[in-house]
Amino acid sequence: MKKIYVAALLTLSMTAANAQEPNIPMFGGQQNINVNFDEYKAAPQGFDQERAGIEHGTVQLIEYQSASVGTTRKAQVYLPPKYDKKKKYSVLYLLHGIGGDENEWLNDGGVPNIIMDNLYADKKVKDMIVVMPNGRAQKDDSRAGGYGSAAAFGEFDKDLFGSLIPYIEKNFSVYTDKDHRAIAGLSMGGGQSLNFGLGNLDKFAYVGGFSSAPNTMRAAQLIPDVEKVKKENKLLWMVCGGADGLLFNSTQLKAFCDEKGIPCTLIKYPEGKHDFVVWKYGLYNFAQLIF
Ligand code: FER
Repeated sequence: MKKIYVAALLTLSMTAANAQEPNIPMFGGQQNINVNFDEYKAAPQGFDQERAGIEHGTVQLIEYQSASVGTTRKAQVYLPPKYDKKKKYSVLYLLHGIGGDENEWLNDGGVPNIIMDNLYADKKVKDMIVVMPNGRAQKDDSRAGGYGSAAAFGEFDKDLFGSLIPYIEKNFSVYTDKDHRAIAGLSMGGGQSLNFGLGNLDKFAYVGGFSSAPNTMRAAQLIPDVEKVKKENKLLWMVCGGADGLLFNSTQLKAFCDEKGIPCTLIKYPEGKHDFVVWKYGLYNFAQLIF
């Protein structure tokens, strides 16, 4: 009996973690709940492929002083084609998973620059820059930290609000109000986005969680004031793979929102696992719905 349980836990952990993530058993045992999923529409062929003959954005590594962590920290910033300091841009903060860092989206198969370049070429997104921080807010923020640094993910809001957002707003030509700021992320970063986004309605009007992890707060804590969320949040959007052991973190929030009449999207990616197939789809769709 015990053996079967351990095997089940390991299987779950392998489904849930991507190849780079440490193979540590996941948070299991939570019953999934039935919710009305929103319609899955496949992304068009080539949405994540480099396209010839279009303009490309640029990606630059920035370094900023973090008051809360006490170190110099890094983030990658995607600037769209023809980024122009005379214009103002909205900002999407795009967060990584527990085994990642500021490079995960770019280096591990997320191709956010390609997805955004294609969306720009097709005029399907508003003017925005995309900031990819390191969400592990501790002195050693290398990706080797894995599950041992889960607490540091919870502390990232201090660095985000206290140091990173001010740095971005000082150094890039961006709007500084919540209606021009969005937060989304994958897995651990999805949980952070839901926690920090819904927990700070005055800072983010658009919130997205892709395959959100067990760090996602339970819905009643996440949304203590239903009317306030209805009034201030402009988009609460989630996706999770149907074959992902972490689906409950999204369904528990979707069920609460449906019950309370809070607009909320949750798409179950058919057969989707805990990987960039789902996360790329998340970025592709979320980016078109914000601002
Ligand atoms: C957990 C399972 C998954 C957990 C975190 C994750 C903190 C995160 C996975 C990821 O970011 O890919 O039990 O606990």
